[in-house]
Amino acid sequence: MVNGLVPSLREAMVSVMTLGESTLHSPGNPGLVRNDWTRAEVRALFALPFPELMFEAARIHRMHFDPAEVQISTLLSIKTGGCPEDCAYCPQAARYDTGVKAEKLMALGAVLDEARAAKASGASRFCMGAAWRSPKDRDVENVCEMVEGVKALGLETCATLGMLTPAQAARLKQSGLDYYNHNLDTSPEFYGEIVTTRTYQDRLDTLDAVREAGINVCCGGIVGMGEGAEDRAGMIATLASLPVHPESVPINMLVQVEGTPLAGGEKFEPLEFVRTIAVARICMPKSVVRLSAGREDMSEETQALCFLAGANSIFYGPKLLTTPNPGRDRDMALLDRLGLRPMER
Ligand code: SAM
Ligand code: DTB
Ligand code: SF4
Repeated sequence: MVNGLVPSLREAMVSVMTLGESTLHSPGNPGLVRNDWTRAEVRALFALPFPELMFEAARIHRMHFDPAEVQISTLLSIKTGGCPEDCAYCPQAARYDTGVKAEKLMALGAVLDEARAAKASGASRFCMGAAWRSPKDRDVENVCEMVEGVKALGLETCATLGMLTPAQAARLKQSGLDYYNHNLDTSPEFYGEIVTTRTYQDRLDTLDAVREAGINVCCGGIVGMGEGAEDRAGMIATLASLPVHPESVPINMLVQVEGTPLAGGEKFEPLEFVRTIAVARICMPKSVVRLSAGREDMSEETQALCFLAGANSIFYGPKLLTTPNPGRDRDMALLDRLGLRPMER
């Protein structure tokens, strides 16, 4: 088949086919879960002609999922702002003047009211985010009460609270936490340009603690931070060579927030974002890939391409943590027009 193709497509396919037995076009093992993805293999996927990449991602998507199903999560910032970290993208870092006011941890009742509303509007998972570097043990106790309450409503639970010790992860598991979100954000070599108050290894250590505790891992990153193509390949290669793939992989498009160091950077090329989703889908075939932050400013056509590329989850509701997300009516209308429906739990 390769011989009948135009030269550039043939070259790209041959380069992928010759990368190894178990890569993209591995006849015996399509959609195989591998944890030994090399940077070169991931780079070669990014370099495929767009139709070829999309076809392969869509093919692999169908092997493990119903491509018409989208998992629906709703976010709530349970503790907003005042964070001591220096993540260059983040409106909640205390050191940047972004207009986000530091607040205390929300009361249990108020969190449960939001969770009830999320369930009523069709979400299957409720994700609670806190602007902490790492929670204190008494913070974890408070969040555990929230997890118990949200779970009792019949929702899946997710939390993102910063770095955890193994004991804190075990405590969260005991409370019934289903998922923990902790992003690697970018490649190991670009990380230091974005965050200096913690290391990539700190992130990996928390991911280990979460995995060890038996909590599902939600881990992905951000594109559009001024990173290079090599960094996007490095990020996906790192995620796809973790000992177990994250069950959930959020791919965020940077939301540029005035006052953060990354505000005012160049707008990111939408098709390169779609490619990142497709490569994540191919490298982590059984993971749910979330089209995460950045949809507010994304065309419906780009979002549709992301679903075609294998994205099968979104954040639903008019607010992410502190920034806007499309309204529920707009999203339901989009899913409806695309013939997509909420994923059964
Ligand atoms: N403080 C915790 C932490 O950093 O892990 C939890 C909350 S933090 C806001 C969760 C994730 O949101 C970050 O890891 C980052 O990937 C994402 N995020 C934050 N600001 C963003 C922005 N402006 N655009 C896109 N993603 C963003
Ligand atoms: C993730 O990967 N993206 C979400 C969630 N995990 C916690 C957060 C996006 C935050 C966007 C900026 C804000 O709203 O503050
Ligand atoms: Fe703090 Fe998390 Fe924002 Fe970094 S991403 S500044 S750790 S809230």
